Amino acid sequence: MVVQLDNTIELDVVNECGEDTISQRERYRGRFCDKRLDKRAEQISSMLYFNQSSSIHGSTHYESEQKGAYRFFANKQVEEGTLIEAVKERSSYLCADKDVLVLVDTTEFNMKNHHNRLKPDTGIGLTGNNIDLGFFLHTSMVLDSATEAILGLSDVQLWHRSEDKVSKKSGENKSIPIEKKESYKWIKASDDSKLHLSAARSVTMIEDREGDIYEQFARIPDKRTHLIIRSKTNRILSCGRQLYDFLAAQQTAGTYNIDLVHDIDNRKGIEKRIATVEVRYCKVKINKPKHHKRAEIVRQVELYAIEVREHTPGIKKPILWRILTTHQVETYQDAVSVVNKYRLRWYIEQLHRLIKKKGFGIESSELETGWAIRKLTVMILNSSVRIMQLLLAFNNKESQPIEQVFDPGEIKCLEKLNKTLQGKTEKSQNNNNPALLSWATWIIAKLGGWKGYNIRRPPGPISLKKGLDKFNGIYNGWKLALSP
Ligand SMILES: [Mn+2]
Repeated sequence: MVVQLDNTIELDVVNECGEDTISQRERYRGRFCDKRLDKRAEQISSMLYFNQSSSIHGSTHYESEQKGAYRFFANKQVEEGTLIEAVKERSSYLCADKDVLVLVDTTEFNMKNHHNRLKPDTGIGLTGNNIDLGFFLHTSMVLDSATEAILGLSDVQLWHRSEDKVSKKSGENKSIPIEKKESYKWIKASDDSKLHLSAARSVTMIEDREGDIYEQFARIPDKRTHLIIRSKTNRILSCGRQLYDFLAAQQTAGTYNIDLVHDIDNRKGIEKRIATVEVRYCKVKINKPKHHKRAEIVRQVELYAIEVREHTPGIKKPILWRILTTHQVETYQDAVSVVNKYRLRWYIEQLHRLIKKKGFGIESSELETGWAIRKLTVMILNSSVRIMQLLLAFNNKESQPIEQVFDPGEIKCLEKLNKTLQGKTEKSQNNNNPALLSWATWIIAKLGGWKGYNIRRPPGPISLKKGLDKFNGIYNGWKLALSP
């Protein structure tokens, strides 16, 4: 298939096997009721996918292409919601018959370095510090629970606050219905994910403390929908006691070590250590908060609570997690399984970090309106997901099939490259199964500068991004050399 754009360039998207390469990614055909916009969207999507940058200037080869991309993001007919639908699409069928985990989190984009260039009243407003301008993103990322492979996104919400400071009177917040509050994003993400992932066998929403909202526990769970949420509020139980005391008074069910030296979550500020943690759990009945006026919300919810408490001496910030879940926790193993699922939540933070400063650099985008930058953000989510897929596949013997992430032409090129990257010792060779994504991760990481002989030191997202940039350059040259 050849996509004709403005009669100026042709984008050849047929690979050697004659398959449509875009089928691996989002589909835009028929989305905009305007064939030219559909084609432009596919071209930009492919461009972002390969160039892994938020800079339109740096990613385009022709001036016409660059202008076309600017026009596309500025076009009112190109709606944010339409782009979101495209980015979400694949997870709706990849989830079929699977137990899936949905990792949810919010991030803020601060555009303060561009406030002179950004036009006012264009989809941006005050950020959390009440000074700078920017917008917010709430993302739900879908994982296969059995293999921990990323299947895509099930919900994406973007919004901005007012550009004027609004001072809230204390107590006022409690009387506002949740649909009018920003925290409604958690309930909306759960509702939308349930619907979008209706082909899945089960759906488990995984959220940090911000998601600890009574209405969620009351409204979301059903036979196939579960919640795993870190507790924020010391809630009152039906027995009259408070959740945290009650939980701490339970017998220790077991003790285990969390390796924070080789942990995948190796962010700064975490003291590297082996943390010995005690695990407690119990079934609890939580009372509806007193300020809750809604009669249709049940007066009590039955959940399981888990406490994870560290006892390493001399640690500044010992681990203390209290997790609420609708999953049945009847044994120590059940509790550990829920805690391990909760810890996967870190991947969504990593995804957000990648789109922002370090990876795609959305916060330094050259686009001139908030609306345009937001649309670009949605399209970049897809490319960031690919880097996360590679990251999770590292050394994973059950990683997802390689065809879910690379197209057949790219796989051929990876095969050639793989031969050139092998070291002399067995440790420095790619021992992964070529049918799985872990095999490609090894190659991409090596291209990105990862040393390759130490599986205890996995490559980070930035070296994978570097590796992908390099691979795409090589792949383009390789295609060129093969073309008649
Ligand atoms: Mn959060």
